[in-house]
Parts: sequence; C-alpha cells; structure tokens
Amino acid sequence: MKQQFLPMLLAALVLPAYAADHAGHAMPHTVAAADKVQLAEGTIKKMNKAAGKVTLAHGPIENIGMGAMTMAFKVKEPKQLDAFKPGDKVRFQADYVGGEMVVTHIEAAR
Ligand SMILES: [Cu+2]
Repeated sequence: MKQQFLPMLLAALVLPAYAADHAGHAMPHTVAAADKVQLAEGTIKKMNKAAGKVTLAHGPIENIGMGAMTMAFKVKEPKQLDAFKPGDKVRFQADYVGGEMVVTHIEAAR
C-alpha cells in the first residue's frame, strides 16, 4: 500500500505545478506601445549643433501632452541637425528621456 501511494502522491503534487507553469504560456503577449506616434510640427528658431540642441517653435505634441510654444530641445542624434537651418519647417517626435525633452526624430516638413 505504501509503495503505490507514493507515486500517486508525487503525481498529485507535480502535475498541478506543471499545468500552472504552462498556463502562463497561454497568456497573450503584451503588445508594446504603438510606435506610430503622430509627429509634431515646428519651425527651427535656433540650432546649437555642438551642444546637440535645437530651439523649435512647435505645435501641440500629443504624446507628451504639450501645447504649442517655443522651447529648446536636446537632439538624440545631433548629426540629424546637419540637414536643417533656422527657419526650416520640420516635423518631429519628442519624448521625455531621463527627465529632459529629447527630439528623437526630426524630418523636413513637406
Ligand atoms: Cu514645448
């Protein structure tokens, strides 16, 4: 009796744990926040390539809930500023990175 009871006891303990582990795999994968952020519009007022900064007179930036204003941004890739000059109209994406506003994407407005 004791010889047969042990395997049953083990099965009773192990199987639910196995089932619970695999149930986790059935959970739907969380979809990462959509990359399709609406680009904000702006006009370049000033540029400081050495400092990697650009001052933009910008329209509303919806993804960070910012209204229209003129302000300086850090630029994630300062090289991106090479294509622009003050007065250029641009479309851009900005985000809070490490507590500062950073332009993560900038392109000429069409
Ligand atoms: Cu602003």
